[in-house]
Amino acid sequence: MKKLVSGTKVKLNKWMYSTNHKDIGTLYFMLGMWSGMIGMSMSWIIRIELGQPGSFIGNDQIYNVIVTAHAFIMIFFMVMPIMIGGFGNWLVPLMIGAPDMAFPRMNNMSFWLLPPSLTLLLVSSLVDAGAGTGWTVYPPLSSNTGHSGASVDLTIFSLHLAGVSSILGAVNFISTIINMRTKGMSSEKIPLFVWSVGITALLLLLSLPVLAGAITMLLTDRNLNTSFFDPAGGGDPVLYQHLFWFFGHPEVYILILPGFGIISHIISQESGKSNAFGSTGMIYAMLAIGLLGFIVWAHHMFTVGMDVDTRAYFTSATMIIAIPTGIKIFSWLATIHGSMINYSPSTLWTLGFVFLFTIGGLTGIVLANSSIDIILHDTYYVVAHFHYVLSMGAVFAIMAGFIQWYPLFTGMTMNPKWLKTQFITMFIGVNMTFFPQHFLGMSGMPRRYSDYPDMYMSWNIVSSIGSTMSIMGTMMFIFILWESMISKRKVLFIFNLNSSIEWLQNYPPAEHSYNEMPIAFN
Ligand code: HAS
Ligand code: CU
Repeated sequence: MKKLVSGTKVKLNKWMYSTNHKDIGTLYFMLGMWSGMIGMSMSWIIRIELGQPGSFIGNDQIYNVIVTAHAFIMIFFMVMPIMIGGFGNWLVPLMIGAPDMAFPRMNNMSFWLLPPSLTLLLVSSLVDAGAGTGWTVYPPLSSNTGHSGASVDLTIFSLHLAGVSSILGAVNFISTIINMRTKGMSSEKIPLFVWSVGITALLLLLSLPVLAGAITMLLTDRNLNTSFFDPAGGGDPVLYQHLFWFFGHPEVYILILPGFGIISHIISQESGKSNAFGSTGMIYAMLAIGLLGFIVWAHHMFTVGMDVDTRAYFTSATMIIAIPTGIKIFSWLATIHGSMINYSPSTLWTLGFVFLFTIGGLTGIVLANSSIDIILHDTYYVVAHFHYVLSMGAVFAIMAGFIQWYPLFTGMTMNPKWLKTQFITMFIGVNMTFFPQHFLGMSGMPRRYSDYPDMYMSWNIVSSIGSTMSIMGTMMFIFILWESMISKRKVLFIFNLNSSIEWLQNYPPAEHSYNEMPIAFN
């Protein structure tokens, strides 16, 4: 450190030792974008392999390793860091009028646990045969018999670190939201995005330890001769599935709830309304989704041989989640209703979100029917379902939020015309990639295989062309971002974070003045 020139040292200190919620938020955005590039590259390898019948990679273990790493990277190192770490850190303190997060140094630690975690994950695919277990890491495939060597152990350590990072982050958000609100901000006045992050943090806090337990048990099965999941020693592999999905289902709502919050703010702002329609109902809907998310996990395991009553219960409980989710969809539509809608790039991503997330949600309802799911489980229909809610739900919400608040984050502007072209490219690309996967699934094409019979060829070609188009769209976005940064167009308008800020303005807390909103850039 001593040898560095002082300017470099100051910059290194600013980023490495930062306790400022905005700088940490920016770090999360950078890590998320970088991981997104890796995850996207892997998805392209997958689509090239499946772009025609026959083998491209020439090794099925490597194919499975890429599919596994793609999922882990997108979930733990792209969506979660950007939504919770990036938007959460940037916006939650601003929206509640707090000077920073409750535990700023722990915030730094939450972030800096992620690069080593990502490194362990990437290294796991460079040693031995790699972890080709799928993101669910089911034994016996993930135990010594299926995966000898260090790869799965490294993957488990990676998840441990990412889990610690998320739990610390969750504690931080919960403490911040409970204790650091500006005076007079009662619970129904907390902005919807803050509610969404708070509920997400609660889900993280309650579900991640269960995953940590499951993978630690797997680790001891692999290395210390326990047999939690090994029938030969009195264990049961289905126990692992229960533990994993008790985490895994809340996890999928962790991936979407902050997106719901982002969408609510953009819709109310771009419709020129002071608030989202039925915002109290929105709060209860998110609470209901979070609560119900914990009692539906076995809809991922209908094929393990459950009795009919258990199946009936998990089917009904799962379908009930359509009610609060429908409340959210219809409240967003009611917010837009009657407004002179402003078709800005972030509005386009938002409308795209509402439409495509609904399609993904409806195929979820189809899968919730246990008898239907026994046919569709582990087919491309499931892959289509979760990419509609993730690649077009979570990612569209991220794009909408990033474009909406880019001027706040950087003080600069992106080219709106180019952004609209980019939206259209991505919209066509992702639909072309994933809509045909419904047909492939319904005609029986299984997931996690590197090859297929010729009858599945046509829709796979369409899907691979679509994915190439989305990658072009992403490159276009990187270009737009770069262009905005080199041309340094300054924001000329007054930035209004959201309607709740108007409320904040009426009650500005003196001690929090340096985060006062709205911010005027010039
Ligand atoms: Fe899902 C599998 C069911 C939402 C993510 N989901 C996955 C996987 C992921 C995932 C990643 O029951 C794969 C995991 C793996 O690797 O194996 N999912 C649902 C249901 C909902 C749902 C019922 N999923 C999500 C969200 C995700 C996500 C959100 C991430 C962001 N999902 C399943 C099931 C499986 C599954 C099965 C296992 C499949 C298998 O075999 O492996 C709901 O939360 C969706 C609610 C939303 C809507 C749309 C808006 C609501 C409106 C109200 C009116 C609609 C009504 C419905 C009343 C429903 C507009 C009935 C009416 C009709 C006309 C149909
Ligand atoms: Cu689920």
